[in-house]
Amino acid sequence: MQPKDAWGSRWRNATLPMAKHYMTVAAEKQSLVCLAADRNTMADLSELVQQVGPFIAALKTHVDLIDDWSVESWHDFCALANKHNLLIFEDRKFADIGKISRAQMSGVYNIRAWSDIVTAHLISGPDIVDGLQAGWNDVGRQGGVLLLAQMSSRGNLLGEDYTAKVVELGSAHAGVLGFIGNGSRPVELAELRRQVGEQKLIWTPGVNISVGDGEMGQRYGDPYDAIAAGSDCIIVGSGIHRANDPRSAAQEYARLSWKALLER
Ligand code: 5BU
Repeated sequence: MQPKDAWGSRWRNATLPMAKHYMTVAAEKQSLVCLAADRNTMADLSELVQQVGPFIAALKTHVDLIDDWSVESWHDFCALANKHNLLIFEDRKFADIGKISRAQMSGVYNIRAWSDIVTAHLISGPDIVDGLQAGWNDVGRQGGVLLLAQMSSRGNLLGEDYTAKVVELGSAHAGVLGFIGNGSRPVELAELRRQVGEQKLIWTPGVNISVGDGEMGQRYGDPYDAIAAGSDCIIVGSGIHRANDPRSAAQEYARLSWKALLER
């Protein structure tokens, strides 16, 4: 199916190239799944991506939690992700002032050189988005920033007023791909979509076929409900990588997410 037919008004209203890139990959793979690849060794990570690569549209990393990280092994890993046509999303949750965020895109991990998407808090003000975009620009690449408008964890401090402010400032910024919305509460997600309108994407962690409380304050909502409420991408970690059979779990999340998009 053509992305414009699957995505409708979201496709027509998107302005950032990275948004259309994501929607194209998702339509090709019939999957709105971003795998949260929270594994601690390079071998485990690569094995996981080899298993589920065909059923996911994006790969979310935490580059700083890998025990045996090296420049070479990461380079190979990114090549594997690219072979599977996956967007690479570093969930770095940048929060500093613009110029430091720009500098943090380089350093040991050199996030600007391989990430397509990064997350940021807007707590320091909108210049952080310029800083991150400058980071990609410094190496001749393009990317998109996802701003944390909500979080999935219990007791987080991103209250309604804060969310509204993030949406207001983020919507006006061309470098913003979209917002992180809370997948564990479809009602909150629907309200977020109402505020965001059609132009920006909403990506959603806190999603699992087994809804309820997770480890250490994580909360889970249903993947179908998240998309139906207006999310454009479900971020799934343990639901896939802790499953007995990650491949068939990924397939099932993909099926549900695609069905929800078409029914939406
Ligand atoms: P899980 O295993 O599906 O619970 O993993 C969720 C992932 O999403 C994990 O990598 C978190 O860092 C990430 N996450 C989240 O859970 N909640 C949030 O609000 C944000 C990110 Br932002």
